[in-house]
Amino acid sequence: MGVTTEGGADFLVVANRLPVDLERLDDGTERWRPSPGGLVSALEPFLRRRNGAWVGWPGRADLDVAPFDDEGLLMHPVRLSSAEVRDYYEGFSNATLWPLYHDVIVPPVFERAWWDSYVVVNQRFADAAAAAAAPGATVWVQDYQLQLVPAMLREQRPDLRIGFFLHIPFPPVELFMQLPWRTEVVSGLLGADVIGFQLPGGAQNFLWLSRRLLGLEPSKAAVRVRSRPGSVPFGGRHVRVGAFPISVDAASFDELSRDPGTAERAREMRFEMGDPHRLLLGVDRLDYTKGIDVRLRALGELLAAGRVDPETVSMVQLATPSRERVDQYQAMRRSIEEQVGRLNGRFGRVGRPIVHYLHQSMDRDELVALYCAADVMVVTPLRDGMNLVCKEYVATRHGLDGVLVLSEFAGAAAELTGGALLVNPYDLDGVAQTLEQALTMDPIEERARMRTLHRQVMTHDVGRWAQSFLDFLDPSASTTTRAPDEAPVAAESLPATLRQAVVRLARTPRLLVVCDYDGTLAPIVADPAQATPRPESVQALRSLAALPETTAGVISGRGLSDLAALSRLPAGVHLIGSHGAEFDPGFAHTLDDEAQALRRRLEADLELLVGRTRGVFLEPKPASIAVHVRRAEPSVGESVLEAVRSGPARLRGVHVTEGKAVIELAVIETDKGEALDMLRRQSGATAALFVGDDLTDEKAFARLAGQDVGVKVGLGESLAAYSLTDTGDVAVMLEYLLAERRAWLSGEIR
Ligand code: ADQ
Repeated sequence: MGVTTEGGADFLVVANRLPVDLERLDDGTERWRPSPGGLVSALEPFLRRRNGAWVGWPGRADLDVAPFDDEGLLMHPVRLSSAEVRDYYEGFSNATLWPLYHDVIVPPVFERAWWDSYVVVNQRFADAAAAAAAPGATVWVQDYQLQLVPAMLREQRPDLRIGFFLHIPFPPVELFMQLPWRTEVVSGLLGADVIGFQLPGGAQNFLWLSRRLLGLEPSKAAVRVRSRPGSVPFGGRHVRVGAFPISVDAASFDELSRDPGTAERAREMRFEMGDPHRLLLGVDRLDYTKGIDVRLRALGELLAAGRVDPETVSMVQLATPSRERVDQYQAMRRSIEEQVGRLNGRFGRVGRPIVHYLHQSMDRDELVALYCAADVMVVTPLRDGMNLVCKEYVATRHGLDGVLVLSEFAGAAAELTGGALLVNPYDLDGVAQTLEQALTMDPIEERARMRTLHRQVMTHDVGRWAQSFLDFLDPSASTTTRAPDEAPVAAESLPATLRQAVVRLARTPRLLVVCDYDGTLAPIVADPAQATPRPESVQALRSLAALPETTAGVISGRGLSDLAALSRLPAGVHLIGSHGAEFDPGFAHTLDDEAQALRRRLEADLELLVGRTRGVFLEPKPASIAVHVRRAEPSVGESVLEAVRSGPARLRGVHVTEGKAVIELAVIETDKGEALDMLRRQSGATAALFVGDDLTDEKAFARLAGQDVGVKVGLGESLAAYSLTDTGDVAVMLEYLLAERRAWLSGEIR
């Protein structure tokens, strides 16, 4: 299907590079070839749904290309001269900003001519975007090369909705202040409506900087609420700032890894390497931020000390060529290659090097086979915005084997704490010790850790990342079910006292909205697997979650994965399963070290205890493990339950909930009241709404106070102050709350 430029694009991505490369064929002709990447695959559905287009540099200097259609997506190439590639790209982007934003691992170079070129090129990208966007379009600008584009674009096209996402870390104030053009960069970013960072720390750094450089006072909530975006007033607008951790196309990595051809190729690779007992793997762009030297040095020390046997261990280090014309990269390449040479010279033998070093790019199939072949993935950056490699590795471990060694200084560490072995890459002894631990890890612990990692990555993919950013940038354009001209909210059907309470609640500075699932959002049906929520309620919760200073959540007795699959709620709505024992991973870090250790111990004990008993299975959850015996012979099931009761259930700090043919052991105390309080603490809410229908919801009603509103659905005694008849009423109330909250936040009502 073709697209036309006429009228412009409704959704525009602006990135340094186009998602296609110009490929030269054997016969001398050239053609565009898609350069596959997480960003393109994540954004493609949005681009296609919304008449999308992409503005970017085609990757070759001095190339003049008119806009062209690539399989239905319109590409707008931006020309760069070779001097601009040198000054704007290799210079200011990669020798000034890149090191400055990565903790000044190497000294950034400040060259006035490079800055001038950066300004000129950013203006060119902004002009191209301004020309390509339809009236009122959404434009999403990507990364550090284009930080001036938001303001330059707004100047020309105030009608646009502009988002910006930074893929690399945003540095602490003290480092950023070195930049001679610091105020210009911050002002450039503030042209956006939403500025997204990988981690809350980056968002926080930015908020502090805006205050320091431009005297902009972030709202108090922005400083206090770490996981929710804050906002900063600028130019008569409120620029919202938040954290949106990027991820990978997990399903496609999973699918490839399950392909029998991939497994075969992985076996072949191991065979070709002499079938090492344990295979270590590193995959990186060849960049000084990635800490390739750190892991090589640690391995060298283990070999030299005889703690690792060169006959049983091999390592593959895949290093994609990168920025080869920048001086610092040339020096680093030489040093890494010398290091590899020294290791192989000392510990290898003919036909069996210890480190297989490949300085090349690899296609996706081959890369996934390599991930599948590796026992230990070593990711040791000195600083990394996120790091996708570690998530890709985890997405290929459907067999739940494999160990991830991960630097604390990768953004991904914030999400993968539970299962990865975290290291400080500056602590060589620590890295060596952790490598040794990874190489000798007991398979039960390995499995338990990988299970946690795998679930996190599979449920937080790049599609969810894009959706959450775009929902936040433009809630009206997300999968809205109601057309703007449809009937207004039928609030008249709600009891008058409840209506008044909702109006008061909508005016609270930081609002928390929490609902039970079955009987509240979804009508009760005979088959629990068929319980789907009312679309109006889903939409209202989704839109509430996208509002500033507003948090939404669902707390259910169901398991989290069950809840996530059924409810179809977007990432912005926090899901809490198993009466509070399973919270979505944004909260996973709230498990302290002791609780995490207890959970690992429980899982190991239960795996041993349950073994391969037919019909008995474990369901590991972030803060608990359930033992299900419903598929076992009744007598076998009962004896397993008894063994659990008299064994692991008695460990200190373990909380037990029994159900029909299931026993659940949690490492934190859980009920819906606790879960509600946790959400309240995390969101810093000043008042909450809780809606539920069940006995277990009473624990949450019991925690309500002050301006909070409790609503019981259905008949029966309750601690809730208000009641509604059914799930239809709940939808009406949520829509009413949404309308009131929106109006109050936008200043329409006081
Ligand atoms: P990068 O610094 O490029 O990305 P990373 O997130 O690890 O780092 O992504 C590298 C990508 O390149 C991965 O998808 C990986 O599979 C691929 N790759 C690496 N070596 C390869 C090889 N030899 N052959 C083929 N593919 C190879 C920047 C930031 C990161 C942030 C991402 C996304 O520096 O911190 O995670 O953007 O936001």
